[in-house]
Amino acid sequence: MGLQKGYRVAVVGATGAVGQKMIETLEKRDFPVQTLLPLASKRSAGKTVSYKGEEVIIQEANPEAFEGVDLALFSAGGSVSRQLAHEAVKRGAVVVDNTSAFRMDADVPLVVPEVNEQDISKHNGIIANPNCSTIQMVVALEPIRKAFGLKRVIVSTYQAVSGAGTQAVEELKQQTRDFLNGNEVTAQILPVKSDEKHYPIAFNALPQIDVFQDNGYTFEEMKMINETKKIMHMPELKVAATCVRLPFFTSHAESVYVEVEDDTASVDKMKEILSEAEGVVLEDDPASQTYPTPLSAEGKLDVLVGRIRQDLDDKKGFHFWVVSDNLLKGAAWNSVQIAERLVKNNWLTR
Ligand code: NAP
Ligand code: 3JM
Repeated sequence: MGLQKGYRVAVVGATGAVGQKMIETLEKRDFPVQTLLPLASKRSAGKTVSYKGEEVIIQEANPEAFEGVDLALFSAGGSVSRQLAHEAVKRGAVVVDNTSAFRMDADVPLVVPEVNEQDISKHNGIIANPNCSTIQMVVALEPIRKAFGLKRVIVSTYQAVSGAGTQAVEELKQQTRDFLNGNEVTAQILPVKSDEKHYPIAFNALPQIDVFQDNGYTFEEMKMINETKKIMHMPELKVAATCVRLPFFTSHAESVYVEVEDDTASVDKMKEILSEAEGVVLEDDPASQTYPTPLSAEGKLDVLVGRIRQDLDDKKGFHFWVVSDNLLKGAAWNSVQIAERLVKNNWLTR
């Protein structure tokens, strides 16, 4: 690669569903990359990824690989982050981590730029990217909180298989072919790859994403609950979540109920506020059957909101539908956006 002005950027998990989108997003946003360093497991070392018309060789992710790296975007699972993120920081890199490994650590900012950009400035080398389902919800919640105050949030999700990685995408394709051909359908990955019990996802709905906790909630649900409070700096906010995996490939959808503080809140005011909010596109017109769907959100950077209604029993209650590309705003784009803000605000140096 020719010498360019910019940063030495490592992408850890470069062959994965998120890692590939990270490389694509760095390219599309023309992020100031001097050298791209794609890292993955030993299995992928020597293979290549395309970046700006060139084939760049993938290397094995190990501590030494981070020598000279300025910025490292991690998305290779929690155990890889726990093993290597501090090694990268020790060698001078700033890490944007896409896994749940450090999100709730007190000294690690958990950031969605539209909500808490300033938290990035407090980083000690690692900045955490929230869970995909949390990100799109808080982008819609923040303008509502600012305008009306927020007391309670109840969310049910409708999540795409790509959120569980490339193997889950292949599983849905294979099961769909087998189902339609009248062959036996086998399940090996979902709902959770590491668990013993699996259910088919094709033509099904699975009310389990990630592993069960002792309180009966899944880890994905607890991520939404705890991460929302941390990002919004609202430990007192009441949040409940039910997370469901559905058989489509890209974008997560969410049905959200909010209870606000201000009893003068209205659907019209909420539409006005959301139509002007950073990172939100309002697609809400029942008269013309206009609302976002997972297919229409695919490839878009923004969070799409529709179906805003006032609760019929509680005038401080509102319902809405929020959809976003889980691999972009839910993962790769939010990480690259954090990286852009690190550069813009001169926060890349420690
Ligand atoms: P994926 O498609 O299964 O890809 C996994 C990636 O990790 C591959 O590049 C794989 O490389 C790499 N990897 C696996 N073991 C490794 C090792 N020991 N050392 C180095 N690299 C290793 O999964 P994905 O959907 O891209 O997700 C990856 C991770 O990102 C998830 O586990 C999760 O923590 C995080 N994630 C976050 C969000 C979010 O909400 N922000 C969304 C999705 C995922 P090989 O090809 O060489 O195996
Ligand atoms: C999204 O470490 C792992 O097994 C990764 C599990 C995982 C996570 C996570 O907990 O980091 C898969 C898909 C996420 C996430 O963003 O929370």
